[in-house]
Amino acid sequence: MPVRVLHAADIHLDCAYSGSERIAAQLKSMHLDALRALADLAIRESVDALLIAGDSAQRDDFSYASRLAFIEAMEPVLKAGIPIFACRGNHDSSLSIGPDDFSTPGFTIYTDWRPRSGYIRDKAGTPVARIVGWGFDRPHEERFPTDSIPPAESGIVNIALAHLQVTDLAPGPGYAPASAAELLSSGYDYWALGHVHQRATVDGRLHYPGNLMGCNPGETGAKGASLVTLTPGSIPKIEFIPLAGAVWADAELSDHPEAETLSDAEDLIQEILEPQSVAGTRLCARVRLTGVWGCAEECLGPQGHENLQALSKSLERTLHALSIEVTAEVSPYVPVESFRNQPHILSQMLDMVDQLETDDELADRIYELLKKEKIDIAALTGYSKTAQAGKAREYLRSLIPGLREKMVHDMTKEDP
Ligand SMILES: [Mn+2]
Repeated sequence: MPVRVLHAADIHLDCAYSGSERIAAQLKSMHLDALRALADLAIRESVDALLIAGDSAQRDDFSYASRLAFIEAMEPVLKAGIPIFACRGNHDSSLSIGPDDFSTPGFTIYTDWRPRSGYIRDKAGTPVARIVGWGFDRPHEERFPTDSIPPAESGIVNIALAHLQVTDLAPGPGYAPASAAELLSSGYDYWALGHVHQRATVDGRLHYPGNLMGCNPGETGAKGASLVTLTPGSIPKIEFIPLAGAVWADAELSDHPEAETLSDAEDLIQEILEPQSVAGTRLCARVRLTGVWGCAEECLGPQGHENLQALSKSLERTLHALSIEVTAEVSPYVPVESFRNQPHILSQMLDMVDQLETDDELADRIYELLKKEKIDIAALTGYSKTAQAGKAREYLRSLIPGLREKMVHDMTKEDP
């Protein structure tokens, strides 16, 4: 008989939502709905275990309210006879919830770098799967202790539960890093992982379900948990089940000189966002308009703020979205070409911007000049303290969209 587990991770209760107080409160309540949906799914599918792979809480430990919400959501799972195995992550390295918090037995929490084993048993009490779990009590772990992995037990499904960074997905330090090869050499059937918020599977047996619900505009797309079917020695069958009622989207629309009115802009934004809506969920989107737009004056003028807010509201209605925030850093369309090859400074400055796009030496000279003026590109860009030349060039070039238009606009406008 195969073993079926429901695998969730990175629930991040108590994460801070951006936006208005009303939206943040609504997202918080949807977050708890997703947690209850996770529990309901475990019960409905009558899985053999629920696995929660770390970062259940946003900061160190649950808040009082989240602790109660978590217990309330999970108690029915235990009551249904489904054991829950959870571990700590980097965000909740002091997570203090334990079996004593529940009135029904069956909750296991891993809090130690030394692995412990728990078992999933069939009705007769015979072990059908072993869960080897790790949990760390610090927010930083330089290495995952791969030499602590106990050998696989024969005849049953071997599952590992841990919050760690598989280096094959993102090289570099990261939290408790280990390579896929190191983890797979254990011979385990499945690694139930947490930490990477984007759903990912490596080599068939290492899996991140992604977070239960996105916490910010960068965590886009449908979110939920994974239903995993395991048979000893076979590649796991993993099915994603969306559970989050809110779905984030993040879009940048650049250079639309043909969009002459905000209503044209609205059509363009709608076209981008519509495919990112997920049936049965509410969209939360951040939209940035950049570069040259025909409707720039409507975004920037005295009515700009009000216009953009009205645009956001209108999109929210059309897309039945929870929240759509539109910001604009745009320049109006100006006939740049007609100012080229002329005997004036503006023409030469336009040439220089063209040159900056391809000429590394020029970019480096500008960078040096800025440094002399004590303008710290590293601080501006959020790059590392020692901004490498390449990053500085990249940053300078990121300023170019709309720059020529702004130069022409500012240098040709009539004195009041
Ligand atoms: Mn996380």
